[in-house]
Amino acid sequence: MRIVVLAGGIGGARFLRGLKQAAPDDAVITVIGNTGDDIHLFGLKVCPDLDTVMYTLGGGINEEQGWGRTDETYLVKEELAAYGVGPEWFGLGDRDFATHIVRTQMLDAGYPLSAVTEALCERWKPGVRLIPMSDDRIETHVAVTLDGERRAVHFQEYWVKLRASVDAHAVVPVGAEQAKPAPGVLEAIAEADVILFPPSNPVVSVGTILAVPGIREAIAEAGVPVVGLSPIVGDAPVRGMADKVLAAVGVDSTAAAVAEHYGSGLLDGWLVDTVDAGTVERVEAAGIRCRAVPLMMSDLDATTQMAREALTLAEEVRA
Ligand code: FO1
Repeated sequence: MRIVVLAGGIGGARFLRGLKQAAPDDAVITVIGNTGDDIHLFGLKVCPDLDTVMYTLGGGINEEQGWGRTDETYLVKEELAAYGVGPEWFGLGDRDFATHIVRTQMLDAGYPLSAVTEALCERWKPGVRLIPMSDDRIETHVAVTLDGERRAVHFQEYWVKLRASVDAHAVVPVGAEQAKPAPGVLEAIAEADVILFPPSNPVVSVGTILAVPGIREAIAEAGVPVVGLSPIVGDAPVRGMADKVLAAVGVDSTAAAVAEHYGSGLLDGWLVDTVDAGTVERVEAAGIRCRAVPLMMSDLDATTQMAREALTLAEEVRA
């Protein structure tokens, strides 16, 4: 069974751990990773969502944070601060720096991001094929008003420095229009038996991947079941601040509104949490098969069960 997953950061990576357990032994999982969160710091290219998938599935993730490395130290960060070289608000650890140095060195040598990601995964062996959504540079920026002045800030500045504490007027994946899907992305979608949207941020993660020309169309035309899992439970995001960016695109922070946002042209099935069982009817009315199951990824068993439910719904839709 060939499974394609559009994954963002923490939620997507955690879901993938369960999917690896739930999928049949012969399953091949291809992850199309969001690169809109990428940021250039200290002359290095940092790819948070690719690294979170790679570290989480490769056993190197800092479990509590959901990003960065376990057993981390911050000596380089301290030394940079001692030189007055910022920004200080983005916590890059010493072990993590090695990933960004290797990545940047390979990019500077002319390797595309997809080849670099493949090389990094040779160390981490995530057990899935991880492909960035594009080899072209795309960076999400957020339009905000700071001190009465309207500005666009980098997604990481909005997310980490500002903690999404101000309203987002717009979320723009800068560079997406000129970008192409990375090699292998369209092929993986065309050959998929099932396509999954994990509980990642529907705007800045899955939304950004869908903004790469050709990807949304390829999924809509794939002719195989496309099943998503709601990142919103009980009208609130399970983690992160998805509600802030959902508001920016005019989508209510509810499980049903997110399903409608993706649309029945894309989604065939949608899993909502049991607390949102009352909304199943509304999602079905939108032409999307819906089922209420526990969606809290409290541990590996829970996440594995969620993934199983998603695969089951996909088979129901296929029938
Ligand atoms: N998130 C934070 O809230 N604070 C940080 O200092 C931080 C540093 C960081 C460094 C590397 C990395 O790969 C991710 C990091 N993140 C941090 C998380 C990051 O903002 C998110 O993982 C994604 O961009 C959103 O999914």
